[in-house]
Amino acid sequence: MAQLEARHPGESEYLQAVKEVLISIEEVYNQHPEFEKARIIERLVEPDRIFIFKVPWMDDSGNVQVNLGYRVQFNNAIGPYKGGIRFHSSVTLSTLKFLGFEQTFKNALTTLPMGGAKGGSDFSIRNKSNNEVMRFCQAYMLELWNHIGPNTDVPAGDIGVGAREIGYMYGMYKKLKNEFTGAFTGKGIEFGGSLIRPEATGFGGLYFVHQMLSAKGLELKGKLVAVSGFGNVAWGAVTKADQLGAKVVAISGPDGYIYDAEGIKGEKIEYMLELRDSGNDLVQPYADRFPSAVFVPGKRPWELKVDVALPCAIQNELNGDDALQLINNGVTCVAEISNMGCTPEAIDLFLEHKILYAPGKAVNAGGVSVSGLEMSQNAMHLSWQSEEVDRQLHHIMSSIHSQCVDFGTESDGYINYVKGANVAGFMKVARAMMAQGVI
Ligand code: 2IT
Repeated sequence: MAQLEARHPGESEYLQAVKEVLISIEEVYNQHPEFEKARIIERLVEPDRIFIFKVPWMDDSGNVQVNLGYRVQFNNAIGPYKGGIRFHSSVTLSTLKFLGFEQTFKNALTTLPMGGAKGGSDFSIRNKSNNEVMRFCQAYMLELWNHIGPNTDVPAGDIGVGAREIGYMYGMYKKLKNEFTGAFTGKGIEFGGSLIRPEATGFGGLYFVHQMLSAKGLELKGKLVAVSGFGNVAWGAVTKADQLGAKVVAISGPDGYIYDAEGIKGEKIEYMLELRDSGNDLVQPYADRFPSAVFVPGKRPWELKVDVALPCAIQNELNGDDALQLINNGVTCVAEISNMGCTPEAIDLFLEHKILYAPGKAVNAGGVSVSGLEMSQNAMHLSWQSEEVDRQLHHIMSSIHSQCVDFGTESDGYINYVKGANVAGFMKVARAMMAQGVI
């Protein structure tokens, strides 16, 4: 860690993600002197390569704008680089390095052959016209197209990148490459996308939560749930939580949170899609539309008394104070559907209080898993029915849960999902790296 901090000063999110994994794997690493000899950790914590480029584009008023674009190809020991693209004003190199690092372990847990990568830009789609978004996506792809491909690196969506953005990027890729291949996932259903991909992260997250509760003899049915965010991931999570009989009472945005005591269901879930498509990143309009709801400005939903808390927005969105409040209010289960949603202080508190807690790389792996299934369908030149994709998603989430139980169960029976996910992901990647020599 000291070496890494000296080499990459100030990259706080990246250093945070690495530190969490190193602490988890210390014990098993020490049982494998061959890993140490091959410098597996030193090789695993650095990305294979990083592309950084400027993205100039013209806005609707004819002004030239300049953003920064990135792609971090982190590790391809077990498959082609794979991971989303994030367009958000908060994106820095540190953000994308942490996400690429996390993705490497997450993808290893999915059971599918995918390496880890992440890309993005500090461009924000907020208040941009459709044409501006298209021009930006095309300009971003003009630089990246030659570094990706179905067997090299397969990008997908993340915050700020949905079906529309993927369509524009894929269109430009296809034109430049003059090849119709599955170089992206999350594509529209008409041109090689998979059914269930938009829902997959949230659905998979709830299948995982269901397993966490079942492992302790508990039920999801009737539980009160707080969700953060109101984007694609939150939408999938709320939909499946409702289907499984839980009652979701909160969603949130950068402006505050919505508390809806009657539960978010039916047309209210549909309305989340409308809100997201409005492009202004505010959740308050929900309370204007549905009188059962109150808007709590500037606050996060973790102050509510709920059984299950599901961070679904962005990294470090639940801190130590939030964790204490949830614990004091009797929370049963906290599952990150966002990537690294909880700060290290929050995680330490959950583990100390033996709360059922699981990290994003396990809970949210359903999204990239269905991306992997989209790659399979593209490679076979066919498309599966939604029942088939959902069946495989279920199976994959159960397998991730079992890996966490196998590697993370402590002597008193408490399942440390952080340790379980990190050790299981690490062992797979480390073994593949050992087998492939020093490259
Ligand atoms: O964080 C993630 O796993 C994603 N944004 C999805 C990545 C993917 O390749 O589908």
